[in-house]
Amino acid sequence: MDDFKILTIQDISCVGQCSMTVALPILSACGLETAVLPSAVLSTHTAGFQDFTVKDLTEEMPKIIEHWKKEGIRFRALYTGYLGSAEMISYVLTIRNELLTDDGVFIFDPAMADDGKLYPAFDEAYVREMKKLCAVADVVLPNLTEACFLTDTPYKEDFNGRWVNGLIDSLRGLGAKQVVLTGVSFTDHSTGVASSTGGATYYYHHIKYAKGCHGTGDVYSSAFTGAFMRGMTLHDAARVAADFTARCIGYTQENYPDHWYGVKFEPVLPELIEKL
Ligand code: PXL
Repeated sequence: MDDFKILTIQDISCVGQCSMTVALPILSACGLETAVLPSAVLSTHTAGFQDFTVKDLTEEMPKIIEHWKKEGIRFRALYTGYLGSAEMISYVLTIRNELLTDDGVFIFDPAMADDGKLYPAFDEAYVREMKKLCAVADVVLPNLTEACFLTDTPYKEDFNGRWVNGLIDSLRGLGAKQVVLTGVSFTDHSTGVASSTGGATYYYHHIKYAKGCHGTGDVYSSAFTGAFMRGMTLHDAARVAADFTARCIGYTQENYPDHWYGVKFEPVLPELIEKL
C-alpha cells in the first residue's frame, strides 16, 4: 500500500477558519494526500463566538485505530493540532507509536494557548498530557505562550534572545527533537520564528501587523507541515510558512478589514504553491 500519507488529528470547527478546515486545504494545495481523524466537532471555534456546541469524539478513536490496524494502514507523517480533551492523548500516542511508518515523522502543534493564557477548554491536566506528546515529537511548533506552559516557564512579553534560546533548550529537554517557535518578536514592527535543529538555531523576522488574527497558528503549522513534508529543510519550511502566514494576514486586513474570526488564506494559496 502507498504509505506517503499524512494523518492530521484536530477538531472540526464547522465555522471559524481554523484547525481541520485550514489544514486540509493547505495540505492538499501542497500536493499531499491527507487523512483525517477529527478530535471533536464544534459549531464554531471557541474564541469570540458565544454558546458554541461541542461533541467530543474520543470514544470513536480506539475503534478507528483498530480498523486501520486491520487494514494495514500506515502514515508517513502525523500532524496534530487542537485536540480538546486530555483523555484522547493516550490514543494519539498509540497512533504515533503504532501507525507511523519506520521513517514516519510526528509534527506536534500544541494548540492550547495564546497571549499568556490557555484557551477556555483547557486546564493544567491537559497541559500535563500535552507534555507527553512533546516528549516524542520530531518537530514541536508552539507559540511563546504554549512553549511557556509546556516548560513551566513564567510567560513574559519583554524578552531577549537568551530567554528564547533557554525556552528552546527546555523544549528539547522535554524530548522534542526539533523546535519551531512562533511569535518571536523583538521589536514593535516585526515578528518571526526561531527554528532549531541539531546545534543550529536560526531566527527569521518579517513584518508584524498591528492587529493579531485568529487561526494564524493553524495556518502556520499547516503550511510548515506541507513544506516540510515536501522535502524542505526545517529552516526553509519555517521561513516559507512564516511568509505565507504574514501574507494571509496582510491580504485579510487590506481586503476584509472587518473579518474577525479567521484569516482569508484561500486566495493566497497559489503563492504558497509557487514556493514549493
Ligand atoms: O487552534 C485554534 C483553535 C482550534 N480549534 C478550536 C479553537 C481554537 C482556538 O481558540 O477554539 C475549537
